[in-house]
Amino acid sequence: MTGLRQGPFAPGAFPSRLRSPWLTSRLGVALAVAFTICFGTGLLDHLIQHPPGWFSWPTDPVWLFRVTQGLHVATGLAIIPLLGVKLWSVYPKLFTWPALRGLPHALERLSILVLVAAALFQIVTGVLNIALWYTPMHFYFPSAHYWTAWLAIGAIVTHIGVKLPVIREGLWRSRGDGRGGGGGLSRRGLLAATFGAAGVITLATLGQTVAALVPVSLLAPRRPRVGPQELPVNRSATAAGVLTLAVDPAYKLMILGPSGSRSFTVAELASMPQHTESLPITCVEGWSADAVWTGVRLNDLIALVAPPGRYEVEAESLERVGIYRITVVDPPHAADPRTLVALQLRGEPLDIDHGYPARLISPNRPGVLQTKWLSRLTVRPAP
Ligand SMILES: Nc1nc2c(c(=O)[nH]1)N[C@H]1C(S)=C(S)[C@@H](COP(=O)(O)O)O[C@H]1N2
Ligand SMILES: [Mo]
Repeated sequence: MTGLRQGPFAPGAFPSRLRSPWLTSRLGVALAVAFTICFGTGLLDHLIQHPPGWFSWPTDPVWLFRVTQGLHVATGLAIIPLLGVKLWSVYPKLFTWPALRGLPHALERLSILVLVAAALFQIVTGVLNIALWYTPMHFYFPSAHYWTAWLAIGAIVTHIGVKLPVIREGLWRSRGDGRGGGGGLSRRGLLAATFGAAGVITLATLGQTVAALVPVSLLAPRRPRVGPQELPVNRSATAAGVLTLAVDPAYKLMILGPSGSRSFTVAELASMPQHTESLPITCVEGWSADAVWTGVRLNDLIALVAPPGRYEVEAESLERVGIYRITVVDPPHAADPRTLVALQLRGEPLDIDHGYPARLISPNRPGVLQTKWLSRLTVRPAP
């Protein structure tokens, strides 16, 4: 590779002639696009789950979060081969000599260190998370993944700024260099193989979201139709410790509001007007599936304990511990007539793993906010 000075390694220690600004800059553009989509969709998920005052997430279209979160996981996985080959294409630069050539060079190397470390951290934790393997993560995944994303995107912007002249040269001045590389494989061939690998990984996991791709979704940790009532389960009733409470004959759903409180047995809920809605469950881990839910409109329950107005609803689960035992339904979702306290899934009583006796289901919300095994709803005026 050109410009490599002799370091601790002899000349010729990195013989591949496939390495070149032509290859690196093209992989860089693909990575920039993938990182931007991945960062943007991740940020959106964060805003939906922790909405600041200025942010409001719509209830329509019902599939929007499905698409944005599917893209988040798909681009995150596509980054793996792109980043792998890009790092391979430049790693001999690590051994250039002298290692530091003044302050700007030191800062540039530091920004690359941050970039590589943050990007690898995001990929590893993201993959562990979609595989539901939390044991190696001795930290709270959502916060770590969120803050490291800012580190990564900051380092990427810096990196692009610093490398702009090299990128420009790689993209435009060496346009014809794709055929080069000597030996059997051309640079263009290696680039195509890398994009191909990214495509295959994406197709093999998108079956989590796109039903038509299920037959080829060999890498998907979840499939849309595997699980009780043909729907995957993230947290089972056993894991949530609600096996007894959920089937207790004394179960009642409590509803508290500004003008009173009520409680309902399952039979009482079932004797109220029932509505059926087709709404997807979209787990932030990238899987999603369509399902048909039947139950009582949240709106109808709100009307029993509050005068007409704009409300948010705190939904509490029978689950005693667990980070998703309490969620807040924001005013647009609380007011939407498709938001249900569901009693049935696909025409049968909810499976206990899907939240029997009653669960929340609301259009266009992350799965983590679709609280199962509801025990109490608290209706409060919208802030
Ligand atoms: N009480 C409670 N509800 C919960 C959860 C939980 O851990 N506790 N997990 C959520 C998550 S992460 C998802 S994706 C959906 C999945 O719903 P399902 O298991 O019926 O497919 O339930 C949500 N509801
Ligand atoms: Mo989830």
